[in-house]
Amino acid sequence: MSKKKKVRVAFRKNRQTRTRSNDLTRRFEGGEVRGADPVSAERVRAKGALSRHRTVMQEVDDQSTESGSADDPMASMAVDLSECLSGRVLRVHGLESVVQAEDGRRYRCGVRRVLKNLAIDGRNVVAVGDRIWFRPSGEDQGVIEKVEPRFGSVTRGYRHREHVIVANVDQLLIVSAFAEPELKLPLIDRYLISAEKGEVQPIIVLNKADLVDLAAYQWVFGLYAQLGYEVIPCSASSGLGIDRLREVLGQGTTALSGQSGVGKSSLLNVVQPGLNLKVGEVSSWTRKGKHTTTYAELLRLEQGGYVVDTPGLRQFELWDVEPWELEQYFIEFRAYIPHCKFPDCSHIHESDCAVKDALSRDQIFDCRYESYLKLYLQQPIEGE
Ligand SMILES: Nc1nc2c(ncn2[C@@H]2O[C@H](COP(=O)(O)OP(=O)(O)OP(=O)(O)O)[C@@H](O)[C@H]2O)c(=O)[nH]1
Ligand SMILES: [Mg+2]
Ligand SMILES: [Zn+2]
Repeated sequence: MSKKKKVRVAFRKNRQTRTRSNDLTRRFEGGEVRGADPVSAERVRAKGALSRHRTVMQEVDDQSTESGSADDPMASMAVDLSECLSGRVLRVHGLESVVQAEDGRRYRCGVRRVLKNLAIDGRNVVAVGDRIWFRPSGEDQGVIEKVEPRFGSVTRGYRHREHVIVANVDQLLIVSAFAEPELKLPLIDRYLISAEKGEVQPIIVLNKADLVDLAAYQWVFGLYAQLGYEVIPCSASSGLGIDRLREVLGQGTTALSGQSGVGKSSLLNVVQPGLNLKVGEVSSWTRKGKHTTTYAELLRLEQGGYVVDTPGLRQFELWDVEPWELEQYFIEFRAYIPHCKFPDCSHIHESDCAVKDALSRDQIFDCRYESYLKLYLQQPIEGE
């Protein structure tokens, strides 16, 4: 038996369990670190993060206690975990997942009904990288009973729902190509926002360097370096940047995401040839790639570190970022915002806007402002 109950849930559930350190480089202690630049040290959550709540109806078991945190619907469902094993989700196929238990054994798991119902709230029931508890049944099957809170997830909006691309990752490699398919900076900017929001360290990887003259792209490296983001120029064909990539992937769990055909799987194959990931061909007539990787998969690298290769995305819409919150994610705007005449300035049509003044003085890059505009006005990226 189950009954419905109204609960208040925070939009940003994971803030309940971990507050972000201001030092974005904390996960890299002792390793190669990005400079402790003042810009990233100032980074804060978008305003409103602490106050926005919504009420949802959720189904709870009769026997469940009232002790769970109202901010975490999962917590309000008492689950007897004594017969369960803990594991991590390696792959998801619809409502069936491949889960690896701590002893390394793999199980095909369905999802407990009450968890499925939570999906109505727009959250993915189970995502690759999730840490879960499952009740084994038979040799290699089971039922997922509980999903642990997620730390570090990459999400997007897809068909008016939240699509969790990957959960519990430390880093996101935002993979683009210099050419074939063409470089889209607004797409990188969206990924950066998603990473910031999901509390994942973003690193920009620009692949297919063999196809272009790198000198023409110095400004792109300069732009993102100024903002405090590492940019790794790479080529799966020539081997450029692969050493740095290996270093980066040696730490924690890293997801690779980007358009189809940019070379995510190719890069991983060069990092570790034994992976034998399927690599596609860029279809010459659309230049959009053919979606060769069809599901996200968590893989362990021999050198240490875990990676999640993900399928290319045609569209990348932000999820749960309101237009007035965007300015917080454009970190170079921050210094100017307090000097705008109107406290609720959108930096678009207002007079005496310090952000637009900075833009006219070339203190803000045109392409970043254009990204902001497109997002604010909810315009698609060209070619989407
Ligand atoms: N010239 C050149 N081609 C590359 C490079 N890296 C990958 N490619 C080619 O780009 C095409 C797409 O590579 P994939 O690795 O399948 O791309 P992907 O990003 O994994 O694509 P999806 O799985 O569809 O998301 C293949 O034909 C690769 O051979 C590179 O550095 N230089
Ligand atoms: Mg691929
Ligand atoms: Zn303004």
